[in-house]
Amino acid sequence: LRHRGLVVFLTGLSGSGKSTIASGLADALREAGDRTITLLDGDVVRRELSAGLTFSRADRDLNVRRIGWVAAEIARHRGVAICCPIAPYAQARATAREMAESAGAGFVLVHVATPLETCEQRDRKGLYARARAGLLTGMTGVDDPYEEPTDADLVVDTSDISIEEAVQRVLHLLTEVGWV
Ligand code: GGZ
Repeated sequence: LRHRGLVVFLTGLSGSGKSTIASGLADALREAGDRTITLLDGDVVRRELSAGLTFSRADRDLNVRRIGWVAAEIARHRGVAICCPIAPYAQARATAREMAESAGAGFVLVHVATPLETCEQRDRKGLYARARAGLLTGMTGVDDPYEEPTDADLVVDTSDISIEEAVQRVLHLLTEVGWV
């Protein structure tokens, strides 16, 4: 397994801690050794790969599909791709898994299941407040759906455990299964 590519896909609400876990995981894996790690950060993806896309279902699905495709290509060449879109729809997540597996790579789905209440308390970008005030429509968890994964390989909740602990749990899973 250590010779195959791998996609680590983190899904969860805005403010759940996905990006911070993803970047901690990327650092830890780079330190651990010999594999090439690519972090497909959400902000960068929306700016570069998915510029111009909205938050409609069709555009979210397209965004997640693009991320899944790039991640699968990285993994096809034996790299490790870490991605962390909200990816609210089960079907789009399943497509990302299929693309990785068709590329001969592994796929690990991590559900960052921090409750909406905690994400909303954090509200680093003020998006939840704007959504509650009716100034922003289609905010995931407020007036737009998030389909809870039923096929997660790991569930972490950052209202319960620290970011460091969450990173450790992902690393532990990857080591246990033999991916790293
Ligand atoms: C959800 C939104 C929205 C709406 C802007 N709904 O916390 P953030 O700010 O940095 O992360 C969120 C990001 C979500 O983009 P993704 O590409 O991950 O979404 S998806 O997988 O559904 O395509 C949030 C910000 O964009 N944002 N408007 N309406 N999040």
